[in-house]
Amino acid sequence: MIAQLIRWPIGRLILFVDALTAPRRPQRQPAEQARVDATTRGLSLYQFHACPFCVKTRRALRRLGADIELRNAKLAPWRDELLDGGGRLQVPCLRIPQTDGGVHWLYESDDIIAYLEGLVGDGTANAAA
Ligand SMILES: N[C@@H](CCC(=O)N[C@@H](CS)C(=O)NCC(=O)O)C(=O)O
Repeated sequence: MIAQLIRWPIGRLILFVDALTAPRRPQRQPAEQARVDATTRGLSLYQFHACPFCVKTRRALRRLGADIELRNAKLAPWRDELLDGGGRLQVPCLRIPQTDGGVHWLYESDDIIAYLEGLVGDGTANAAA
């Protein structure tokens, strides 16, 4: 209860600072953005709105110009889907469909960001002038 009372204002503060300092999306040519969209298609990020690790990951998505579906893991059906599929209720977690029909659940914000940077580039390459 006390932990929740402390967590709430900290979460709001993180969201406030995030909104004030949001990174710029790369300005890509449409063909280049279409290439990025194709590489990230099917990915989804299980996350909580005010979790600092999720905010960090969403900032990376924005910086990379990666439009990935966000799924609120506090809500059904995403909470159970994450728990059943990934094995634990920890966010952020990136759901990565595999070509063989399986699914890889990638936990850890740093690993998710590194994976996305590997797919998309660092967000600066091929940006329109
Ligand atoms: N080292 C992890 C930490 C992630 C983490 O601690 N997430 C918290 C939310 S901020 C969580 O999922 N806690 C489980 C819960 O709240 O049920 C990362 O960088 O992704």
